[in-house]
Amino acid sequence: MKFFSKLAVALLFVALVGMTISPSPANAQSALQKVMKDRGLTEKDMLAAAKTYTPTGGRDEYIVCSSGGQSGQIMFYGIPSMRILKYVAVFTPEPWQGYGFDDESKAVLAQGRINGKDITYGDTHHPAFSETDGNYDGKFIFINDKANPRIAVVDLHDFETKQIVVNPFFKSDHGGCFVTPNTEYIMEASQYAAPYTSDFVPLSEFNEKYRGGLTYWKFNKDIGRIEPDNSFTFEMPPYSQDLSDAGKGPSYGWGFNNSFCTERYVGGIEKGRPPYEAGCSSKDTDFLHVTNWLKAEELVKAGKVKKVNGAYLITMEQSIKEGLMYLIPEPKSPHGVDVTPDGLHMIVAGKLDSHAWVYSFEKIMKAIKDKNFESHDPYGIPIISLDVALERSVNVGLGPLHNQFDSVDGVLYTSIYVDSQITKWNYKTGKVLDTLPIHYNVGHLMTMEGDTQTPDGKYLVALNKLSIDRFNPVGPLHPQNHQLIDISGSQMELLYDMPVPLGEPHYAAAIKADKLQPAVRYKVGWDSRTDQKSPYRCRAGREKIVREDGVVHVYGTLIRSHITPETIEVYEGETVSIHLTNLERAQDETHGFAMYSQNVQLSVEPGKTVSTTFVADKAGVYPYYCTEFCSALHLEMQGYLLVMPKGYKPDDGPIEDGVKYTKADYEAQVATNVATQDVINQVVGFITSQNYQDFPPVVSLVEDATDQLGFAEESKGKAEAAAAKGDYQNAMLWANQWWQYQVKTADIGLRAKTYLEEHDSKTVKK
Ligand code: CUK
Ligand code: CUA
Repeated sequence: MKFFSKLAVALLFVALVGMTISPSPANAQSALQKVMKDRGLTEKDMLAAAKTYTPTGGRDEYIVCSSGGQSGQIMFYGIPSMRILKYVAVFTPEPWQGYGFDDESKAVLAQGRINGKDITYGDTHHPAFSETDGNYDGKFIFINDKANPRIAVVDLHDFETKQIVVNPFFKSDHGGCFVTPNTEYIMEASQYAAPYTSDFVPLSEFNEKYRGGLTYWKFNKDIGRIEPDNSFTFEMPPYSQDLSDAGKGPSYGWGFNNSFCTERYVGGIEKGRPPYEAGCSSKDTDFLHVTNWLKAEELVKAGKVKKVNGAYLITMEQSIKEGLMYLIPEPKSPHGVDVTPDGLHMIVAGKLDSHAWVYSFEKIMKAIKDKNFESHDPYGIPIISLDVALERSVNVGLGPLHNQFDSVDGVLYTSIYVDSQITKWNYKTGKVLDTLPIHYNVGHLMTMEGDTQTPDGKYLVALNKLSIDRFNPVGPLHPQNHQLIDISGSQMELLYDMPVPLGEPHYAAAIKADKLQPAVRYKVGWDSRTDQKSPYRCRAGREKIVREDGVVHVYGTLIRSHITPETIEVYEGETVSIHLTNLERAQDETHGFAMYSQNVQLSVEPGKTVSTTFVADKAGVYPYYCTEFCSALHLEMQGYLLVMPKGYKPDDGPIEDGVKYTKADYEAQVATNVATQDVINQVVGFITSQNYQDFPPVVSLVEDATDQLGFAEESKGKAEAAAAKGDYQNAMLWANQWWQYQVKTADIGLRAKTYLEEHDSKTVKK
């Protein structure tokens, strides 16, 4: 112990003095050439590397939110570095974040139950950033679950999932999430037609009883939650409504959906019928659906829309009568519709065609005004003829899927699935400007803020379905491949391949990084899932174990490096509810909490309060500990849940310490502490001699160090009091705790000092 203390003090001194080794610039050029030669890199490679490489501490210009496909999560990464920053748990339990393990997040997942059943995954497809005036505002992200028609709200204040809503009518969705220009509504269209009821309906009644649809979920920006009571759904024919996009600028108030299988074909291979893929692609065209949500909202507000399944449903009959819904032929089996940044055109690409079709919003509106319809579909919905609505169609390559816009007016990029390429073209002139082969079959593609009213261009990411031979093999299940492409010049340039080790990401959206201002800590005692003070919050020194309503409530705290309480005693069969508040104020001082065999794993970020509730059904000893390496004494951040057999009398006798301490031990420890304090004083002297107030991260480190020094001071008092009574056992133990706090202080101080040195702080005169 004594030796270790001395060594630690010596190490602190070395760290304080510091050493710098300068590289020799003379050799830099030849070293670079050697690396290029050894690794077989061309000058083009070096240029691509220079465009993406981000040195340590560097930040990215854009942050991408990508769907995580079948993982039920979403993923954030930076551009141009392509460094993955975080997977955020949405529909799927995820232990690192404690999601689906603590009571608070279990309540969020429970909102997503269907017919009373827990659904512990999602098939996420289309993330959408919240918008203000048609531009991303950096406040929220929404994501859909295609398999179980649900929408989730993630708050970008802390990147946590706050709400899950289940569609009251659909049995799948695909056309979500797409937001209206001020996030008034989040669009969610169904995909596979199904009855609106949850009972059995035979396929022979497909045309009469199966339905598609489009829900406009009302979003309340002030509270950051969807309002199911103010949301409404358009009943639609049993076509497979696919993706959505909201009108903007001149087309504000309207929504657009492409569709496939307007043949309403019902398969049945086992009965000798040709498969769905044959019957769903026999017609030459499908339908673009056009809906007027602004007018629908007025009808809802005026009380003219009836509720079905507890939610507003605008029947097809009502849509036809009120002029809320129209159809327009579109290319065969299309995939997606994209409204141009100026809101004047809608672009639809047909997977089984090689053309992208450009529709004119003005022409669509004129046809509606003139009641110029070529016919009506079998459900009576007016059809606007293609000749009337189409501006032009452009041959962009075989299997065009999705579109995304450039900052240059009229220019967009289309993903070409079959040809595995990106086509750059101009929808205003109809000219193809450039093509770039990619590896391999591309699905969506994404430019920077590319679906807003003011796209940034700059970079494009191809979200490739397959990676095949691009990466080191990791078994038959391959990662997907996101390819970064420089689109700042006239020709597209491929820069980088990023394997995506998660489910299949369908769509992604990139926001300017500086629009995101997430918190570094919560207000102390915060329930992050309800965004309110937790009723179970606990302050330092107020920790307690109480029995209320047959539940043992443990009100505990976490701070470097101990869990209070360190022993929890309950009886077999009791329900235990442990509530933990992280008292840290310091950035990134998260503590975890895992317990043997109870399926308990919590993540408690600074300020947060989380709870876990379980039945202690078996007598025994259950160690618990912190799962984040939070300090040098992290391994000692531990405790025991003791589940006593019924009727057992707790033994409150003294616990025999493994080591006995003498007065000499105590005095030696005090000497170490005094030496350590010298080191701390020197670091403090250095920091306060600098303009550290100009560096907010250092200011918060100093705040944290001051906290720790305060705790050291408390322990010092306890050590001295015990020594005064001649109790050297406790004097030594408290002196050691005093030293633990000093070590934490010194650690933080050194981090502050390093930061100042790296950021060229200046000496200031006092
Ligand atoms: S989808 Cu998967 S590539 Cu769900 Cu938008 Cu097109
Ligand atoms: Cu807290 Cu480790």
